[in-house]
Amino acid sequence: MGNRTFTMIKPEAVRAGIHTDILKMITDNGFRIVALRMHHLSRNDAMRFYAVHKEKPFYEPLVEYISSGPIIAAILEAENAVEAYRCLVGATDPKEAAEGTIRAKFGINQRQNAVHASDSDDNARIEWEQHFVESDIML
Ligand code: FUP
Repeated sequence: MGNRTFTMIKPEAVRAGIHTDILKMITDNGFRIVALRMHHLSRNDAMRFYAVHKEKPFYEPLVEYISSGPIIAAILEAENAVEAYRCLVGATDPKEAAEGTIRAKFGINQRQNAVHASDSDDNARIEWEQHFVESDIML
């Protein structure tokens, strides 16, 4: 299992100014940030990022939301990173997320759920390559 995963702090959390609290929670839980970037996804970037969901009813509002303001993209390093980070992030719906998880603490609803967390090593790489070039990433 890989030791890196990808996360994105979503626009609502950045707008609310809680991205620093989220980054601290991530590092306090043993993840090392090896790449970090705040930027605003275009509609096309957002469509590409969520392409796996394009048949879902929530795709269009999700694309609209994720391109509504700056996000923070990061690559995180830890042992068994994908699984460990999804555990810290919690369930998609903040109402169902376990206590002490990022989404339980900072999420608002199923769409505005504070952060994205990659679901496999392969997807993590595919996703971070949409935000970073190799030289942005710490060795
Ligand atoms: P997760 O892996 O927990 O982020 O969840 P999914 O891959 O199932 O969903 C991807 C994103 O789609 C979620 F972060 C938010 C959005 N979503 C909705 O907007 N509505 C839904 O009903 C389910 C997911």
